[in-house]
Amino acid sequence: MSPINYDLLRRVVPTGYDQYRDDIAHGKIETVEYFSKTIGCKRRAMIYIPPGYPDGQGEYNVLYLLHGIGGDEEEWYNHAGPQVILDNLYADNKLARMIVVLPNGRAMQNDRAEGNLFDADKLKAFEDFEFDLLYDLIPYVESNYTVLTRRENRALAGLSMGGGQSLNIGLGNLDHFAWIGGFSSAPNTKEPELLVSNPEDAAAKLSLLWLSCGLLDNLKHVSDRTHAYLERNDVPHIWYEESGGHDWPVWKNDLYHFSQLIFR
Ligand code: FER
Repeated sequence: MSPINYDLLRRVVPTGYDQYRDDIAHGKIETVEYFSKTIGCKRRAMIYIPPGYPDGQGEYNVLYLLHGIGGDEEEWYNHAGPQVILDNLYADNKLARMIVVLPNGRAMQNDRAEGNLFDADKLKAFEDFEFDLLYDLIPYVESNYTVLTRRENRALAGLSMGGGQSLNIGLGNLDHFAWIGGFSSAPNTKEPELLVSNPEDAAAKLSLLWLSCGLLDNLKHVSDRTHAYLERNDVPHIWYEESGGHDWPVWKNDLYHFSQLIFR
């Protein structure tokens, strides 16, 4: 992996990074359905396909990008316009070739964000997603898109509840993921000693571990605790504290920076 450009991280996002540009090529975003053996039903995901895909230059990397407790597979699309941010980065030559999958991380029959979002069965569904992701969604993506299938070509990141999932699932399955990002990770994040029980192994396998959180976020103690443990145990990671709270400007900023660092 190439050295991390810390200047990139210190810089605030450039004006217009999330504004639709008429003068560039645009990718597309589509909804797909796959059968989940884990849950026993069809499930939906959205997928961002970059402009020019497939370009005949080989297979693409895949970023799996997860939503928060109040969202579903459309949350990133509805609140962040990831296709605009990513199109702009492609046009400026700042992104490795990748498709971006937006799954539904609440792996249960009714996976809509309705009722009490903290019900035990709904929280458990965020845990069960691990098996839906590994054994249903990833195989679906890898057999229907022109994508690379090694761990070095898979990234997993998410916001809040999805940040906790990304850390839990990613760090628990380093044979599947080399690039992992937790944005404002929620209390579903495992205790550090369980999350990274073998720091040496994690350090050897990770291409990038990114932890970020808004300085005004009430959940920041979760990221603080994870960061402190990683530092104590010499697991290289990016620790990015940023202005803002538990909100979309923070997560859009995280996507802007994290996406540029992966698959390098
Ligand atoms: C909690 C507080 C917040 C929690 C989850 C969240 C599982 C998730 C927040 C979000 O996804 O925005 O105690 O416990």
